Amino acid sequence: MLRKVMNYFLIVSMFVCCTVVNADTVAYWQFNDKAAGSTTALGERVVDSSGYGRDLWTGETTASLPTYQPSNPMYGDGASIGLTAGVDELYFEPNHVFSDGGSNAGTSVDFGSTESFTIEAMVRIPATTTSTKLLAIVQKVATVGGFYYRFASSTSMTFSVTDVNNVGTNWTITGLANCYDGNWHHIAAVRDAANGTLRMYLDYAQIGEKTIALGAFTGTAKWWIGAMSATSSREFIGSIDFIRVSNAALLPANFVRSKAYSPSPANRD
Ligand SMILES: [Ca+2]
Repeated sequence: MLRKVMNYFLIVSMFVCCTVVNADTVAYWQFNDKAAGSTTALGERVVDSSGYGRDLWTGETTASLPTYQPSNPMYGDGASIGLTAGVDELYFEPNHVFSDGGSNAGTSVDFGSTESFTIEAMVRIPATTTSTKLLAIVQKVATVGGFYYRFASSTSMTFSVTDVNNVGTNWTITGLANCYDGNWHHIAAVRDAANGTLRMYLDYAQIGEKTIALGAFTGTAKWWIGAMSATSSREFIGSIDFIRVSNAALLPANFVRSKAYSPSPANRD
């Protein structure tokens, strides 16, 4: 009996171990570079803490630049990036040359047709925001190998993928609780290659799953953070505490969790 129990725990621990070890953070923008209340300059570096150096740069014009704002205190110290209806987005561009003389930005974030990925963000949107406003979180613009993730309204989110098998597949989940409420929300979009699905999560609960043919996401196209290309009508309004990109189909137990979260032993990593 004891041996059976031991074997059970061995199998469980191996499974948990493998699901965690295989996940790698490929970009992690935490927006802790400056204290809340600080301003930014055009082209200023915002560091990626993943270890891959995929640093962002700020702004499109000196007339509208991001500012550092308070973070979600449940997720540690630091700051968030504050964005407005102006064109105050940030960009990730592979090998971008920064004006501060530091190292160039890291390489492109690529996913093959058999690879999974997860995009997470912690966001706070003012309750004064118009409920029908489209709010972009992240977009990689590409004819093939692009995607975007955004709020389609206060109660709906869209995860769109464009690859060799999906040209502009826009998947929208509606009927959510109001997210434009001035409170912090954790959101996540997942491509699970093993299961051939897309999933979306709101505050650690799965809100939908869609079966999809898989294609590759590769290329050096620029990423837009808090906006979408060629339009100023999808500007994110509010604060983003962090955006984390992982090269695995994470489950809620493996998402960025609050300091108060204590996983059950089987999920501990
Ligand atoms: Ca932060």
